Amino acid sequence: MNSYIERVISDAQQKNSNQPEFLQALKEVLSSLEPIIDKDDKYEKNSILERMTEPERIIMFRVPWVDDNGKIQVNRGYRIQFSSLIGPYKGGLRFHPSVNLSVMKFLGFEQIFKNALTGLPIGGAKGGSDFNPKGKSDAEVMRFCQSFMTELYRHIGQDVDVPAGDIGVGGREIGYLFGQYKRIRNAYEGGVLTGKAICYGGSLARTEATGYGLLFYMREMLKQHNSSMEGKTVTISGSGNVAIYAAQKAFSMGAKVVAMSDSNGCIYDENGIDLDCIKEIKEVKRGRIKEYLDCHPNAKYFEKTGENSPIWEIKTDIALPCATQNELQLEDAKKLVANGVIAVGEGANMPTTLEATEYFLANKVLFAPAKAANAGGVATSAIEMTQNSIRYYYTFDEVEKKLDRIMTNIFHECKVAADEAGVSGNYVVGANIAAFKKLADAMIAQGLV
Ligand code: NDP
Ligand code: 2IT
Repeated sequence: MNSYIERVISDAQQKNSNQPEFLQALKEVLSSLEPIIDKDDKYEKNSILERMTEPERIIMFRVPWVDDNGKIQVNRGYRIQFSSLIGPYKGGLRFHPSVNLSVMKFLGFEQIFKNALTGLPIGGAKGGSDFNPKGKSDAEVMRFCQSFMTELYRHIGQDVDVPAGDIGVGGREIGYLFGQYKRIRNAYEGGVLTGKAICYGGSLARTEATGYGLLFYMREMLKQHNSSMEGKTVTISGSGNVAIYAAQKAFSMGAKVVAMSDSNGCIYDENGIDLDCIKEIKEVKRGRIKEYLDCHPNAKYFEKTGENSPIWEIKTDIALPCATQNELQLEDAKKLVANGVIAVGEGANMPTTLEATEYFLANKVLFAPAKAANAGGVATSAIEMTQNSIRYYYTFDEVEKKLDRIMTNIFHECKVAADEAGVSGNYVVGANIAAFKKLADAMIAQGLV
């Protein structure tokens, strides 16, 4: 490997030895930059990699709140303001017990590259808390969100840092966070958060955007290789925001989604998943995917017993991991390849381990990397910010068309960068190089930042 890249990875390993997810994301990106770093010494001369791998600012704070029994609870809040090179810090908030500094930093790091790929003026950030919304009452979630924002408000703003949703943070949470921000600021700063409900400044199609965007990217990638979604069998892990709308668009492109999952297990319905039933369970009742059997007794349920999800054992043409990081590991990749998978598209952030990704690429499976393939969510967030700035609304159709154009462009940028690097068809390398070039140019142009 290039000695400059090697040195930066090794220094990062020493400095962040207790942050495995962050190091994993960093290694994946840096090790793919060789074709461009080798060619031009301006990157090393300007210490671009050292600067790009160190967040501009990390904020960690206490979030005290009172549960329904009157007991005081304390969680930890985070906001990683990773890069403001090309716009205000931008990225989601995750509420999940697995949240820690390493997870936040990996997500913030990925977000810089993803946001650069959208071509829109947004920097990169991530935040969240180890708060677990599962099983909490609406009142508890509201009190938590109000306390979280009582600290976060001083660090954000529509031209400073614009959070949005991610795992465990959807329309309900964004509403409570926005209400508290507005009270504290005594101003209607519509663009301070995205993923808002339509009735107070949200964008049509933001809810659908990440899943739809993933399918637009898949469509372009398959077209490039003389294939399409039409008639394909699809399995999708997760059953949250990204998974549900990925499934919806897959069906509308003529594919058949036969399996979906949650953290407890997966359902298989050979007739095709009934999405209305999934939406009722997940969006309305906040229930478990197993309840699908209540309305479809002929479907099958496989409980997750070990570390690996049973969903990857199901034969499929196309696999879309849309739940969480490292959910698709080498042994899962081997099963998918043995069962004839032709394409994998990452709806979640870093769902595929490095070894599994390499296995797919070595076996000529088309692979759509997260930072490109799931960029439709944040791109539509930027379109929401635009609407808030101009105090106007676009129709669903207008937003969807813009999203489609952005995702199509992203695919073609990844393709061109992969071709130029001499690794045609490797969109992992393509995405990393295309994003890196934009960020490095901005960093050089702005002097020592
Ligand atoms: P949701 O909270 O709506 O849904 C998350 C889904 O993933 C649920 O089905 C959940 O199951 C499952 N899941 C979460 N954690 C785990 C885990 N540790 N093991 C197994 N399953 C798990 O989140 P989103 O759909 O918004 O996010 C899904 C992924 O997509 C994340 O990686 C996120 O970072 C990424 N993403 C989201 C975007 C967005 O706009 N929302 C944009 C781009 C990427 P359970 O209910 O059992 O916890
Ligand atoms: O990972 C992601 O890109 C998101 N969770 C969406 C971020 C956003 O600002 O819309």
